[in-house]
Amino acid sequence: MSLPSDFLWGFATAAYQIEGAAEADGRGPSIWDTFSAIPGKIADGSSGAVACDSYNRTKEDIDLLKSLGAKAYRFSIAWTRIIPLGGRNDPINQKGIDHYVKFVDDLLEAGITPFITLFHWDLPDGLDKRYGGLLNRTEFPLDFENYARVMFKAIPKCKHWITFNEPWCSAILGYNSGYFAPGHTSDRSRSAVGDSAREPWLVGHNLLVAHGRAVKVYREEFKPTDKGEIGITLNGDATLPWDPEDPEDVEACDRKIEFAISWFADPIYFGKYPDSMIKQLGDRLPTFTEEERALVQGSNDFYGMNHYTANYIKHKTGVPPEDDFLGNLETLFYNKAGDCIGPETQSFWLRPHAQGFRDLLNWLSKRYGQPKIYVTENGTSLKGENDMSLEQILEDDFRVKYFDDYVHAMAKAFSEDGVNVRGYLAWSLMDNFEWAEGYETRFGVTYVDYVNDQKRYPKKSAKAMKPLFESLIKKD
Ligand code: GBH
Repeated sequence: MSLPSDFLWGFATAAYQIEGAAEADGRGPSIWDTFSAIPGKIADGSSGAVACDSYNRTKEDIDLLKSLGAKAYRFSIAWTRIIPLGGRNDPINQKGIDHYVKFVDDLLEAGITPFITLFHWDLPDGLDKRYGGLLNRTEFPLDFENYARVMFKAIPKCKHWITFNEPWCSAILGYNSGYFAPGHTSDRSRSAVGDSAREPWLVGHNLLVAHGRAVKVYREEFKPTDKGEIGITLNGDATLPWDPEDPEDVEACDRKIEFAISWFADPIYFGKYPDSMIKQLGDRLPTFTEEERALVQGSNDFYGMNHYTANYIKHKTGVPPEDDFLGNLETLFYNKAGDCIGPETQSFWLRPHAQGFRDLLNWLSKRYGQPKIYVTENGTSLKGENDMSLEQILEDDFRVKYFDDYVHAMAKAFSEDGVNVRGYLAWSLMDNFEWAEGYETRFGVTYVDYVNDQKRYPKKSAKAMKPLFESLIKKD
């Protein structure tokens, strides 16, 4: 069991979750600033206004990465620091650009390879207000293309670009359940706006086209000189049949992955939506114009994989409700035989099951023709961590084991199954604003003391990463 000598490993974060400094240097508001301000949307009533204050602590964060031995760091750019109002005819904020240019220079100086995510959910609020943001099929892709070009031009030293983080979350959580910004849903108890049966599929479509546009710009205008690579990051859980003897449960396992991952990956690799989605959604799923298809098909230099957990899958019979986004099935933590998939964490949706990681890596590799894969997120919260003493928190053996199991599963996928996985970014470098869960759920390998000046304390899991990878990466 091993990983290749040039394997890149490190940690990941996202702008709104760590930066804070919401008013600094001309930053404009994003949909997450607006959403967080609505009472009841964030569990602890908090926002990312201060978070880990990473905008003001770049040196501290880079020193931390260095001390942990990280070879790579994935972070995202706040679009609203670059173009505060968001649009292609709106003013550009040089101070925002300078911040990220310097950050990348400093990372490279420290010997750390940057992975830049252009969009980790913090859409400029101006675009949402002006034309409906992600819902707008003509405007949004053009504005994203413009913003992406500004960044490619500003940071030629970055060689690994990610257009979108988890478009599934933007589309489903933002426009079906309303659990994320901008909070659209048909569920009137959660919001007054939205059509959960239609909007998510349109948003997903627009994100795909915007991705395709940015990739075209990168390949035509920057890649020939900068020699970097670009892709999208998709989230997806592993699936196991509730009843392995029931062919319909077995089939539902694939359908679950298709509704989560292939929704985006099939258009990118094959130029069309999966048949299972076309069948269930009918004309609620947009169709690609020839121009859109040409933009999207073939638009990944690598596959960015975010992965956390697994579910047992039980098929449903009958016609699914119009707002169903899972693919007419149930997700469970127990199977028919009564086996539990894994232990509880602080996140209701997350239970460790490392074998699922290996299985899903294989599933992706097979379906998409052995693409180069970077694991752009993987990690866990820990039940009750927020209520423990600092001493206990720093002894996060549960997280140490999670990473140990998952990284070994990945190494087996590489060396025994031939999956072309070339990098791994653990989620997350530090505790941060966990979206609708606020600061109550912690995913960091580093503890952040939000009460005492955002002080950082590396947990045991932070220090375990270097020896873990050193034990697996082949020496030249
Ligand atoms: C990642 O998403 C995010 O990229 C990152 O910002 C975040 O901090 C991290 O996870 C930890 O949560 O409400 O039942 O529909 C992980 C994938 C997919 C996990 C959607 C939560 C919601 C399940 N997420 N899922 S549900």
